[in-house]
Amino acid sequence: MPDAESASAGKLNVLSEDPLCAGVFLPNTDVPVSPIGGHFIRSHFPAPQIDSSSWSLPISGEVDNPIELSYADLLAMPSHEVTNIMECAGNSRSTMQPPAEGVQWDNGGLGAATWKGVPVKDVLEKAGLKSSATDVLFEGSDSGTEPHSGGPLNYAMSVPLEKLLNPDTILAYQINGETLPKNHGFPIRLLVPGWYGMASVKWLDKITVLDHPNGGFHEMDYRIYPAADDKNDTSIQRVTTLKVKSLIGSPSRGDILKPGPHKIKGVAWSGDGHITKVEISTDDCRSWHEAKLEEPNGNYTWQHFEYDWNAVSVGHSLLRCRATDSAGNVQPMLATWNFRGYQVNSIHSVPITVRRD
Ligand SMILES: Nc1nc2c(c(=O)[nH]1)N[C@H]1C(S)=C(S)[C@@H](COP(=O)(O)O)O[C@H]1N2
Ligand SMILES: [Mo]
Repeated sequence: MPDAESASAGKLNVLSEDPLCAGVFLPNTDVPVSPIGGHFIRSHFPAPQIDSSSWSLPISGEVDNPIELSYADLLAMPSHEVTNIMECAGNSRSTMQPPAEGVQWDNGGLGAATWKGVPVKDVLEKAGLKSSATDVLFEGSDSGTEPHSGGPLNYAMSVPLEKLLNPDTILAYQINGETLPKNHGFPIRLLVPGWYGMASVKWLDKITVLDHPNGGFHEMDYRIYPAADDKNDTSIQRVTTLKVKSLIGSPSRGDILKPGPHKIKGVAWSGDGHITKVEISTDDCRSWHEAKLEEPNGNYTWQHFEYDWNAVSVGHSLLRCRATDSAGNVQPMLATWNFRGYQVNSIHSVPITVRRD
């Protein structure tokens, strides 16, 4: 089923139709990977219609041997699979106070999938990197105007070479064993595992090896400015690695439960290692209890957790989850405010009511 159709069939929560931005419903995270049509979609511009038989990908810039690869050339190269959680840098933005600019995602701007493609590294090796190469610019064929862009432009982002030399960074042509659907970047997209979604450029049109970061519109847009009075931190940071985070999938906000045993289930992930602990609080943070946690499956995807809760008291409760990763990062009660509402990883709280009937 094409994504736009499954979005309208209610598998996704549609925030905007064209360009399509649609999030998952959190109870649907109780799966190893999101089914096709059930992975979030975030497009800045209308999705281009591309004919893979006439499409080709030029690789030029700081290379010894500029090349142009067809779709068939890429499919014929040795392939590699990566199971990855992708999260939009603006996910959970609507929980930020005061409100931040951008698509008002609740918590659904994420999905997990197994992607298949060709390591970017192999393609760069074919073209032969010059010693001056430091970054690579990936341009999509989609275009349009952004607030403050001052005119139309293509979606584009450069990624440092170091991240691209990791064989898990791939030019993907399949998701969960199927040809990439249009809304996920057909025919070929970049996949940068462990980073927020913005770097995984869809509808690739052109690759240019550079001797500096490109610093184009989208790259400059996905940045965090330090607080003006923070004398220790004056650096403007690019949004890159996923912050440690967890979300409760069920129960859902507003659910009415009967007194007695319930399972609190959800997912946790980090771009900085795997999750070592998820704790649950059902009493407004007075006490925290460790949940059962799934072992990591590879380096990049979510881990499910589950906690047996006995709801004895009638009334409302705030259910919360808090994850810790193997680098020792713990989710904060409130994420650091930034005006674009990026990388919000505040502790998720889900209000529910316990009622006899
Ligand atoms: N060409 C292109 N690539 C893009 C985008 C886009 O608008 N155009 N959106 C980016 C953003 S912000 C995210 S979060 C991911 C979303 O990927 P998905 O729609 O496959 O879930 O794609 C990224 N790649
Ligand atoms: Mo995003």
